[in-house]
Amino acid sequence: SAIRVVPTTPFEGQKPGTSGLRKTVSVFRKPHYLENFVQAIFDAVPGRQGATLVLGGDGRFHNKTAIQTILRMAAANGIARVLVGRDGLLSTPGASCVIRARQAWGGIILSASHNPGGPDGDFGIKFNPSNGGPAPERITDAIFERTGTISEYCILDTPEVDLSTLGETLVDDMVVEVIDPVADYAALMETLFDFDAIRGLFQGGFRMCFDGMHAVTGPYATEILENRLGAPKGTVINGVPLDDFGEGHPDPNLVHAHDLVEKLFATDGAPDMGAASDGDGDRNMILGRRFYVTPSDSLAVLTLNAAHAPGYARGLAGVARSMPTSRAPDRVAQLLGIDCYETPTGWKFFGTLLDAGKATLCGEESFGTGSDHVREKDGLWAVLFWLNLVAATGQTVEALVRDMWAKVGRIYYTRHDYEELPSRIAETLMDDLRASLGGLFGTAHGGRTVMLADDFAYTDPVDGSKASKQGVRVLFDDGARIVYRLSGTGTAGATLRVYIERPEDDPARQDMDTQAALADLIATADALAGIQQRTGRDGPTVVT
Ligand code: VG1
Ligand code: CO
Repeated sequence: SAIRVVPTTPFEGQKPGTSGLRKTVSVFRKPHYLENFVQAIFDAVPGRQGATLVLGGDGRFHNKTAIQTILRMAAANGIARVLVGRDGLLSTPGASCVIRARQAWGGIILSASHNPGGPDGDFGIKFNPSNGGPAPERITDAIFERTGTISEYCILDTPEVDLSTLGETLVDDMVVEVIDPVADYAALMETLFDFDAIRGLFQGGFRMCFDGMHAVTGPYATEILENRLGAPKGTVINGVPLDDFGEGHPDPNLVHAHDLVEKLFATDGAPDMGAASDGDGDRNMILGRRFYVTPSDSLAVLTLNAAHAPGYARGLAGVARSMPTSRAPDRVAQLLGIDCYETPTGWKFFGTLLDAGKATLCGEESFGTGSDHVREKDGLWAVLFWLNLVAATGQTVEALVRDMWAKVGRIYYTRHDYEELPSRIAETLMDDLRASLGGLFGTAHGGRTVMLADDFAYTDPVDGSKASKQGVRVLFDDGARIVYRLSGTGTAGATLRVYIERPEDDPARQDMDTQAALADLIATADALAGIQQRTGRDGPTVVT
């Protein structure tokens, strides 16, 4: 059918944040809103003619509608083949895997990750180029720039494509191939981990609970854990993706994954291990029996024990963590004699290190862990890695963490989020904090002296690209640290994140409650930025 060229005008604010463009569903339903952004991708990224595109999302409300629109636009823009997950589903790491396995030009992933879904929830879109990773800033900047000048987009008037059955159909002369969203991904996992050993673990009565949080990981976890690894039916809970995530908040942490937390912290009959993933399947939370593993510690434990997993037995080139992540991975890296890189928040900053073979494992404090097997963080991968370690060492989750603490010390760590603050208050707070940095060096706070106070700036060691204003960090003489930054993924007001940590090397003092162990530093964090006084809040909205 004939290509229709639709006149349009730019929308303000189509700027991708930490991970793609995220707005409320109501914004994405505005006429031309999605179309403008998709056309900007096609215009800004060279090479689409005759190329293969991967397409899928986390199944949230508006996913299916958006996919039909993007298929019509892809055909009108000269894409030759689209690989789309059955029912429009692809997890973020699943999409990364398919982009790489099928050597696609890139992928469009529809997700607002851990943000709530449904008609009143959030929606999002991101572009991953051919390495399978989040677009680096030079690409997101080019896309954003294009959204500011766009005057038309191209689309076809073709009927809806049936996405429920595997196989190929045509949209005009573009091939749409509906693929099993799990197949390539599950095959990759079998090459990385010792599936026989994990199967043996389950046969021996090991019990785990995986909470899919009604989001995209359900089908992946059911296939891999229950079907391929023989975990008992029912190991996966909330495993069917719903377009409103069961009205939940698909964020795997102690606050939102309450079904799972209740089971793992039960006095009687708690399973040996618990895990959860987020809306688009790239985050993970790991729990032992009545034991919570901080994401920073999780990265440190995986790094320390990587050689037990077949995919990493060759050793690690290096490890990378985002700046606000605790320094536990640095300590393990030092013990192992490998490099540890510190990058700004957001998985896009790990891409060059992974591509260049400088880092093998990466992680963020925000429940993100991954490796060079794909170019996104990967929730289920982390769960399988932990299962592999438990199977290979015969140790419990808790024992693996304690063993790491015994070797490199414990770092008490917490993140306090102040959500939906008026943007002006949050921005003024950060501006004033930045302005105060010059005078902070050498000052004393609650018995600690400031050794460094700056606004984190980063120069990529591989391609030299620069990023500035990535978060205010204050380091103290005892190794304690406070970091402040504003979230780049929210859709309402501003979210202030405060990251607080201190090392504890004395084994006799490694068993305290985290909030108690950090109480004085939490007070310092408030005093330095005037959080309570400026926001009028008594405390954070979410503590992780
Ligand atoms: C948050 C996390 C960050 C993560 C990002 C995307 O960003 O802090 O570590 O990479 O979400 O994760 P921010 O800017 O809100 O702090 V996901 O699972 O939402 O794609
Ligand atoms: Co996510």
